[in-house]
Parts: sequence; C-alpha cells; structure tokens
Amino acid sequence: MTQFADFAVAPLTPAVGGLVSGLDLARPLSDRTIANLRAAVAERHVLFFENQLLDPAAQRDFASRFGKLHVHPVYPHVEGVPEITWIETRADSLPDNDNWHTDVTFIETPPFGAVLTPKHLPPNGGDTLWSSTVAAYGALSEPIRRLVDGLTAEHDFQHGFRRHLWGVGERKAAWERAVAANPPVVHPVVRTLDDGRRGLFVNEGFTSRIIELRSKESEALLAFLIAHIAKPEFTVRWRWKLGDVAFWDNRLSTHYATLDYLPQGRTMARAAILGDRPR
Ligand SMILES: O=C(O)CCC(=O)C(=O)O
Ligand SMILES: [Fe+2]
Repeated sequence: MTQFADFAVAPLTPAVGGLVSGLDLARPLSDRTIANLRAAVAERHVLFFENQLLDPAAQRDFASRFGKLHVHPVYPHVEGVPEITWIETRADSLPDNDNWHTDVTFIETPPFGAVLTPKHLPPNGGDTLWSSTVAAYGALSEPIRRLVDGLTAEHDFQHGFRRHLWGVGERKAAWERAVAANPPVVHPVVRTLDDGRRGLFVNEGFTSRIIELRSKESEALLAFLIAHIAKPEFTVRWRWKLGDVAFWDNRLSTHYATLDYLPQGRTMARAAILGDRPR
C-alpha cells in the first residue's frame, strides 16, 4: 500500500494496477492530489476507483486536469460533450478494442492517458486487461533488448480502422476524412519517459511495420513482441461494476477489452488526454 496525503494505492499485481481509496473524483481535487495521481498512475500504469458518480461532464472535468482532451475522429461522442467518446458494443456493432492496443498511437502525440467508466454492463464478462510494457521490456534478454532499442515503427490509423469495416456505409465519409487527416507516423519501438523508464511501444491495434526490417522480419518480430507484452505476468484484469473508473497511463501500457458477452451489449464512456511525442 502506498499512502499519499489524501488517498492510498493498493497494488493489484507486482507489474501493474492499483486500487485507489479515499477519493471522490466528482469533487474538486487539489493540484497536489492531481500531481500525486499523476505519479501513481505513472508507477502503476492503471488506477481503479470504485463507487464513483461521474457523469460525462464530471468525467471530462476530471480528465482535463491532466491535459488537453482528444476528440476522436470516428467514434461517436456524448451529446454536448465531444470529449467523451461512447465505446458501445452490440451484436450488430462489434468493437475494435478486443486486441492488445495502446490508444490513438496513429498520431504524433498519442494520448498520455485515458479515463474510462461503464454505463451499461453485461451480467458477466466484459473485463478489461492492461499490461505493463515496462515489465515486458525488462523481461527481455539483453541481445533482444539491444536489437529493439535501435528500431522505429510505423503506426497507421488504417491498420486499426480497416476499410472493409469502417470505410463503408454511413461511416464511410468520416473514415475517409480521418484517413486523409492521419497519414502513418513513426514512433520508437522502445519509448523512454523523462524519468528514465523504458518500455516497449508497439501494439496490435496500430503498429503496421518496423521500419528498419524486411517485411517478414518485421511481421515476426512484431508478432513476438505483441505476444510477449500480453504475458499474464505483465497484466492485470479488471472485472467492472457500475461506479468503477479506470485511469490509465497510455504511454507504457497496452490494454484489451474482452469480448465474451455477446449477444449482450456493453457501453463505456472514455476521455483521452493528449500527450507528448514519444522518444
Ligand atoms: O471498453 C473497454 O473496456 C476498453 C475500451 C478501450 O479500449 C478504450 O477505452 O480505450
Ligand atoms: Fe483503448
């Protein structure tokens, strides 16, 4: 348990996850609390809060204490609150997040973090998992670390939002605008934060290729790294209840929304906080 001035964080696994007690996120929080939450989320990668009452405006206000918010180019948003994205799954509207991804890495300054809360849950299932890419990087052998240290990778909106799923029907026009506005970007394969921590920065959602490698080499190495990041040792799994809030650091983590509840539906509300250019 780590005790801060006004809240405590209980680690959930050695690598990742912390359960926070002592905070009501709908109330005004001091600058010191925000600074402590920033430190705690950087260390634990994802923090969980229970018994919260966060309507979309309060969710936006809490998230915006950590930076400017991202407005998603293709996901729907809460009416009147464009910064809060609906992530809704129904039998006739399948999600894109049942894979190990880091949010919005297809832009030059991907989100620093995100705040997610459920609005409608299936009777069971629909858990979300997070992994620490710091732990994953640290567990690699020295020669593999040396290899990945020098590499860069392309991240592509179209890798995650495929034409055959998104570039059709009523979503086509918005998808085409998003493709035009989001050409592929290049990020380091190993990201370094200002505090010196390093972690893998590739994900199944958007990483399309490793620039310096031939295509078969790139496919093989990416498949290995993505499978490695998902090892249970580097992950935590959260079983949602209404009133829960997850706040994650998107810089050195990936996450996976389990799709095991169809034909039941599930609706989540998310704010994404813009970040720095990875280096
Ligand atoms: O629905 C979830 O559990 C996670 C959704 C997701 O990937 C996100 O909000 O970025
Ligand atoms: Fe996500």
